[in-house]
Amino acid sequence: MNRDWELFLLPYNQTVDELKVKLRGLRGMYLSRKEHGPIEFVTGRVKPINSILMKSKTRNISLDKLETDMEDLAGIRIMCPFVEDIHDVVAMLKNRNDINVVQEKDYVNHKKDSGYRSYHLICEYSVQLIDEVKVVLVEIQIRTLAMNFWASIEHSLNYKYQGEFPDEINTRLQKAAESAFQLDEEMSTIRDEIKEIQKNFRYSQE
Ligand code: 0O2
Ligand code: 0O2
Repeated sequence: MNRDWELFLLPYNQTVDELKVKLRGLRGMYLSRKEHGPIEFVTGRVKPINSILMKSKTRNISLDKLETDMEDLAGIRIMCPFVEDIHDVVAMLKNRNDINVVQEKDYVNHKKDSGYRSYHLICEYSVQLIDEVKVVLVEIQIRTLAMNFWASIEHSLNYKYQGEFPDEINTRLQKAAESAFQLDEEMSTIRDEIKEIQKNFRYSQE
């Protein structure tokens, strides 16, 4: 199949760029309200062509069904300070009128076998092209800093081991995932104090 990838991925690039600006902007809005900000930072990417081709093979997704069947061609990641913030961010996203949540995956309370935790929203987003509006799917992953730390390390190890981790690495990754989870729980217990300190610090900067 001969595909013009640049043209095909253009609406996805536009979507990622727009959502990054919008969601990063929210961070500043929380700060200006002197409220605790549930968003620490936002990243995004369009899936590289080689990853699209690999996933289409392993998941048996036909190349002419990519738009509907590969939900993460456009990906946004939102990192939150605390686990509780994840739920606030999810509620805030569901309330927006520029995205329509079509599927939720709660890997925060239901971790994956690998140890992975994160909250995923599959959303529809309308992107204005030159002479049409196109609705594209975008996957928004919401996670704490600790969850992100674990996932980034595990992801880079995956490149090395191609998903076939030696038993010892697997055990260590499971342990590390548990430690990251405990760290999140521990931080939650002192969340109110940290929030108060952050607030006072911001006031004292004025
Ligand atoms: P990795 O995962 O390290 O191999 P700018 O807008 O200029 O500040 P830029 O260059 O567009 O920044 O990059 P940004 O917004 O920081 O995001 C790129 C990052 O997206 C990636 O870095 C990953 O951290 C993240 N990312 C990777 N895969 C996914 C995914 O599946 N879903 C989501 N939502 N985010 C992902 P790297 O170094 O390219 O990739
Ligand atoms: P990338 O771009 O390399 O990150 P499903 O059909 O719903 O069961 P699917 O479509 O893989 O499966 O969805 P799922 O399981 O929700 O995962 C989607 C994305 O979540 C992955 O994208 C990863 O970004 C992230 N993810 C899921 N499981 C893990 C994990 O065990 N470790 C890490 N580090 N990330 C994970 P991709 O396609 O892998 O691509």
